[in-house]
Amino acid sequence: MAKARKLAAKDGKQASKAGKPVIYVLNGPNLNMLGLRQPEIYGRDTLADVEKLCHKAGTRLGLAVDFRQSNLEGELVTWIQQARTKAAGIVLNAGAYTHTSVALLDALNAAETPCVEVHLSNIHRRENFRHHSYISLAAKGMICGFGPKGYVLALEALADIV
Ligand code: DHK
Repeated sequence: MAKARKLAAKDGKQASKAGKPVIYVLNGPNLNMLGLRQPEIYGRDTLADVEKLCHKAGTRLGLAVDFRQSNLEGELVTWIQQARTKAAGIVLNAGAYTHTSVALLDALNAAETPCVEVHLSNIHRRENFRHHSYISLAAKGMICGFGPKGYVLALEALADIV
């Protein structure tokens, strides 16, 4: 059994559903606007398209994907806290909170649940303020610049860990 699920079992976690490890795929502010929002940067796929892609990848990888989006920092903090007992892993695109939120970083450190950070765009080719990520300080790794495929790559990475 992988370390994350051992820890979960020790905590009395319900980190699996029908025998499949649960992965929270969490999306932060403005990601509900995908498809409409600056398509030259974020592409034409909607968040519903990204969700479909994640469920398809989850089925292939034997993972139960729980896909969510919020524009509220506190709601994202609450979901990350819940992941401690409800999920075996987290895929997180925190949107602009990536660059500002010590609260999300603290929540990830407290969650003790492996996290892969994702960005649709290559944040290192963009404005300087996007080059720093609080999330990276807690994440196992980060994938950026590959559009929605980044979510699939993140799920593949987690499938090897959980
Ligand atoms: C999404 C956002 O909303 C931005 O604030 C980040 C990220 C980049 C993305 O590329 O998915 O800077």
